[in-house]
Amino acid sequence: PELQYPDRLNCAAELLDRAIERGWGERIAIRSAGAAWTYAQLQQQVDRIAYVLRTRLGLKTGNRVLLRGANHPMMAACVLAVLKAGLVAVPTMPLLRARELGAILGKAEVNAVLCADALRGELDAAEHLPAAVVTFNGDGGPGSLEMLMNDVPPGVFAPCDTSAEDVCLISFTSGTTGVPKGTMHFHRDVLAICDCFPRSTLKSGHDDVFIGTPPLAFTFGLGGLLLFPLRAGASTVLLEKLTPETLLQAIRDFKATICFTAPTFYRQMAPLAAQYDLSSLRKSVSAGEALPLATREAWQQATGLRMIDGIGATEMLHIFISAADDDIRPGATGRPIPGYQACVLDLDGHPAGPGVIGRLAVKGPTGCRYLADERQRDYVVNGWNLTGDAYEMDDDGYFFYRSRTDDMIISAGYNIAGPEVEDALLRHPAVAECGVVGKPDQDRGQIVEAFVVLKSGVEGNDALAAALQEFVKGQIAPYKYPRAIRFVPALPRTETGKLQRFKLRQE
Ligand code: 3UK
Repeated sequence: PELQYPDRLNCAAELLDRAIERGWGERIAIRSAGAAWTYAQLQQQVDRIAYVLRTRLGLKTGNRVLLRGANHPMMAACVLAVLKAGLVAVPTMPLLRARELGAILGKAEVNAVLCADALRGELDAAEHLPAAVVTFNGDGGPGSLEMLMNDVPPGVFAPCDTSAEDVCLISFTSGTTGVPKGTMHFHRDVLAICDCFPRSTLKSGHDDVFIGTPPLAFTFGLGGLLLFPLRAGASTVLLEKLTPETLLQAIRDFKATICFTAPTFYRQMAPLAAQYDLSSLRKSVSAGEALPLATREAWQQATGLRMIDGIGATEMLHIFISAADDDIRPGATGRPIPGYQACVLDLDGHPAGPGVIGRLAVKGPTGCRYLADERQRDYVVNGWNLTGDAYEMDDDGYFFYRSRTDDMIISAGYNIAGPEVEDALLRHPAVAECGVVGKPDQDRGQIVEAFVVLKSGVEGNDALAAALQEFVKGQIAPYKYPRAIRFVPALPRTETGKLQRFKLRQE
């Protein structure tokens, strides 16, 4: 792809002002439960917020603005306004607590906060809160963002003249293994992700309607539900608190064409899908964690759609290996998307050939830049980004996910990847969800332990546990079968849909 950008570049201006110049002003940019904003209306909102940030709050180029809100048109406008005003967006996940917010406020040296009124509570209890905290989507009373916007003189806000390599976004990882790490991204990175995956894989255009679950605070959602649609002149549907049922309804009602969500959502939607008219849908993208073959097949059977799996990371900003439009190899994540390179490293750190499981290394137009560089040397080695995933490549250059490198189960000398055992278990009709981890064991070092959530109405007992063990042995090498099985009501997951294996190991 052509990824040459001018040295002076403001990504928000590039997304919004260009859209107007191209004559897209009357198209719908964002829909939500009660609203539909055209590109012209979105630009106007963004410009007014940008004016408030610079003139009323007195923020200067490079200042950092923490953002807090569920997926909503106003949240989208706030993010874009921060970028257009030459400030740095620090989005935060809606469910974060005061302690986590305090850590982010301190680490990112935040100068101001834009916060949805409903999420104000935890914020007020956080340390390092700056003086400038402005709320939106509340009663619109004195001091609210809406009130401040009312006083803005009419006219267009001239975008701040930023460099293509100025930081515009600090995105925090979910920090499953400790303190969240801030990752920095440039104005050009924001455009680069729009010009890679969507063009090679989605082939998106004006007529597309994007929909899905990931929060805008998660780069999966920021890209998929805001940046990609704007770059393509398409519309996006921003909804909060979606469930598998309400997402299916929304796909039908908004005639969505491209859906972004995590594997668990597809797994839960598949058995219900037949009850909805989903004929508008042409692409279903799965990311965030491994897509089990069983889930891919269930969704395809229910909808006729071949799922697009993509691996992305906060450090890389978005997806870098994925299935392409017509090039889907079930079981594989796919191939590096045009613009990116990937390889598998062996134990010595050398590129390994096909058939070897090793550490995934990637490079491309985006890459890891930690805010405080303590982990930088672990993630970026010789210009390659090490994502912490164990992968295997086949003869044709397709990449197969095995597990997180530190989640590989080693039992009696065998390396066993939990997700492979999970995929086998998910094929059993009694199993709704499962998570497989290594449990310390005197004889074998570790044994394979499965936490299983059963479908409603099924009773977990010893006979079923034994049946599940036999079922797994019938599908994959018998040494991989779960020697321990525990029936649980639910699995611990992050706000981004990832299974928290460390919590299972602590059980
Ligand atoms: C795992 C996957 C197997 C993998 C993300 C799309 O998930 C995102 O970012 P995070 O920083 O986590 C990164 C890690 O998650 N993972 C993500 N996708 C897949 N594993 N198959 C997949 N398809 O361990 C990776 O290193 O939360 C995803 C776009 C933007 C993102 N930030």
